[in-house]
Amino acid sequence: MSRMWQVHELRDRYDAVIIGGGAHGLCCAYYLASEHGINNVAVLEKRYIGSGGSGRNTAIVRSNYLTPAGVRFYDASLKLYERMAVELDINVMLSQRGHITLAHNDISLRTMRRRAEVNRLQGVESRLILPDEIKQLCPVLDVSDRPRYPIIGALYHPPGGIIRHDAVVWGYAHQADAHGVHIHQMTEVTGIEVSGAKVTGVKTNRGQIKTETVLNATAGWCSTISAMAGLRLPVITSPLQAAVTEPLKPFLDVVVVSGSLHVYVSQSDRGELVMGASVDPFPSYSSRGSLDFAESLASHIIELMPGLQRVRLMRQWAGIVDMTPDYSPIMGFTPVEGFFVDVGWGTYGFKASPIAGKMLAECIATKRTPDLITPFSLSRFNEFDLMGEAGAASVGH
Ligand code: PYC
Repeated sequence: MSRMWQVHELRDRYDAVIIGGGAHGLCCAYYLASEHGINNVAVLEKRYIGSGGSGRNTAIVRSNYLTPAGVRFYDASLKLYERMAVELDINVMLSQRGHITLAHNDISLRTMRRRAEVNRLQGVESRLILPDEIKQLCPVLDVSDRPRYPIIGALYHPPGGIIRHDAVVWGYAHQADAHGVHIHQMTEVTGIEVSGAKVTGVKTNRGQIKTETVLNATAGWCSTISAMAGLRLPVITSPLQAAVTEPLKPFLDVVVVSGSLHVYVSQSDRGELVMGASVDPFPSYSSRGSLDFAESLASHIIELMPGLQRVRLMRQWAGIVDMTPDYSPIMGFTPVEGFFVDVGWGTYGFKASPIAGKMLAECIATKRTPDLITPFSLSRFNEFDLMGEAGAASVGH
């Protein structure tokens, strides 16, 4: 049986080095090699591929954002997800089962209405729905006036859904490898060499690499890696926890989100409820679960779906997320020549992997910022041209 990707000796020179072996970094490597003919590429991962945010998220895909630029960007990502199984020749188990974001008060209903309008103007299917239709889509939700936060409406986004996140990582790794990319696991970056404001190399626990091009595609460690190149990022790093229940018979075939109650839940093909909440209330690099999280998550889920009272939690974990002040990522060039970033992905990075990787590959290969990612450049923080997406994040932060 052939391996999905090979093990290689570290070369002493690569045309591009990508730091971070998650879906973003692997996808960028794949497009560099397959679309731009840049094959002498290394992806460096300090643990195993997909061990960071790519393997710890709740696998939700959607494009119902708030800003026109955000909607266009995430919609392009969803379109790549739609053809991913064919492009990468792997079953990524995409299930576009629909995504509903509940509104519990007039203010959130107004934001939903605005999102629905912006989405439709960008050609993305989204509309406001009322409790009768919500009940039809998701019979387990309590749409009565009993709950402390009654459900008064929702934003319904039919193309949203879930996907098998590990398969996305494996698919990109396999195809990147098939195009000549070297994937180096257990390879930790310990320094970045910069001379005259230009990148010249990368130091790792396995030796030195000479290169003029480095992409920081890390989540949780983006400030640490950028600092190695002398670059300070406007990012705060915090844990984001998630949990799964014991497996249940299939009953939930939409993704349900409540921003006010800080929860999102879907049912995996194994029957488990996959659930998450907002980021932990203090910055940290810890990936431990907490009892506070489990208690508040459970009480909020039961508030929405009282029938789940006896369901048992099976497992909980955390990922580390890097949040920018405007809840949008940072992609593209930096003041250090040859040092590119694909960072600041907060709680929305996984769903953007295909388009972020593709756009960063184009940016690196052509030395031009593609139009789709121009609004997400680092320079926006100097130009006061922020991309406020807080209203479209799944949960409050
Ligand atoms: O942005 O859809 C989202 C999301 C789900 C879980 C965390 N973020």
